[in-house]
Amino acid sequence: MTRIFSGIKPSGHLTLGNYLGAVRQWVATEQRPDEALFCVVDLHALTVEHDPARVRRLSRQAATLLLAAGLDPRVCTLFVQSHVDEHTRLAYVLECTAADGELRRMIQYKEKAAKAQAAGEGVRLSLLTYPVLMAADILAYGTEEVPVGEDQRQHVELTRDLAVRFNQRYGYTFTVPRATTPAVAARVMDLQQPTSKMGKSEAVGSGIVYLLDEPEVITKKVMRAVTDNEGGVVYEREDRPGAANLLDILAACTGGDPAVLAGGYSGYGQLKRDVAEAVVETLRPVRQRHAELAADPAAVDAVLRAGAERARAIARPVVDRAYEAIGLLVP
Ligand code: AQP
Repeated sequence: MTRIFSGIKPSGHLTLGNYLGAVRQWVATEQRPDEALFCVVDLHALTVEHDPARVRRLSRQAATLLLAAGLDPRVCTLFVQSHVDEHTRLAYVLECTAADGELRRMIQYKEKAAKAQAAGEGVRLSLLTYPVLMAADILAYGTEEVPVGEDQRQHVELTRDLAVRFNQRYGYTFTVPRATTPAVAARVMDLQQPTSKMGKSEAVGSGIVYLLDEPEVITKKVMRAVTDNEGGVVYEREDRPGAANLLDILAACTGGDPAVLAGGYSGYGQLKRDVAEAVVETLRPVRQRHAELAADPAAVDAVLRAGAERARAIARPVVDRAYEAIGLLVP
C-alpha cells in the first residue's frame, strides 16, 4: 500500500491548471488500494498579503470543490492543514535541518519576493520558509508519493533532500517521497500569456479558467486565447507555446496525444472551439456537484473535522519519532 499526500492552497479560486495538473490525479488515486490524504494548506496562503476573511472563505470553497471533483471522504482523508498541529510542530525541526541558501534558491520564493517588492509590499519571512512547512506536510505522513503539477517539483526535491539529511544525521525517521506529475497538462499556461503558468493567485484575468466559471465565460476565454501567426497547427512547446497549451488542454480533457491531435487541425478557430467544448464538458459535473455541496457547508465542515482527526492519528507518532531522534524529550 502506497501512502499518498498532496495539498492545495486557498490563495485564490481553483483553476483549470489545479484541476488538470493535480486534482484529477488525486481523484484517480481512489481507484488504487492506497492510502491517500489531501489537504487544504491554508497556512501557505498567509505567506503574501492576504485578506483573512477571503482565506477563510476560500478554504471552505477549496474543500467543497475537491469533494465536487470526486474526492470521496470514505476512501481518502480530506482535511485543513491548520487543524493538525503536527505540521507546524515538525516544520521547526526541519528548519533546523535546512540551510538558508537552499531556501533562497527556490524559484517561487525568488519570483514572489520580487513581485512583493515591486508592489511596495514587505517580503514575509514565511515566504522564504514555507517550502520547509510543505516538507513537514509531506513527511509527517510517511508519504511515498506526492501527486503535483510541474511547478511543485522543486519543493518536493527539497523535501527529499531534507528527509535524507535528517535520516543520515539522526537515524532513519522519514520515508523519502517522490513527486508524480501527469503525462499531459502538468503545467497549464495562462491563455493570454502562454509563457506564464495559469496561477490562481494572479489578478483575475481573461487568461485564467476557473473551475466555477460559467460555460459561456470559459468559451469566451478559450476563443480569445493568444496563439501565433504561423500557418497550420503544430505542437511545439518552445516556439508556439499558445498552440501547445491549447493542445495540452484538449489532450488532457479528451485523452490522446497533443502532437497527434495537432494533425487534425488546419487552423486555430476549430481547435479553440473544440478546446472550449472539452473544457466546458470536463468542468460541468464539478460545477454542478459544487452547487449541491455548497448548500450544506456544515456537512463539508464535518468531513474536514473527521479528516483532521484521522490525519492527526497518523502524523503524531511520526513527528514524535522525529522529536526524539533530534534530541528532544518527548512527554
Ligand atoms: N497551471 C498549473 N498547471 C498544472 N498544475 C498546476 N498546479 C497549480 N497550477 C498549475 C498544481 O495544483 C496544485 C495546487 O497548487 P497550489 O495551490 O500549491 O498553487 P497554485 O495554484 O499555483 O497557486 P498560486 O497561489 O497561484 O501559487 P503560486 O503563485 O505559488 O504558483 C499543485 O500540485 C500545483 O502543482
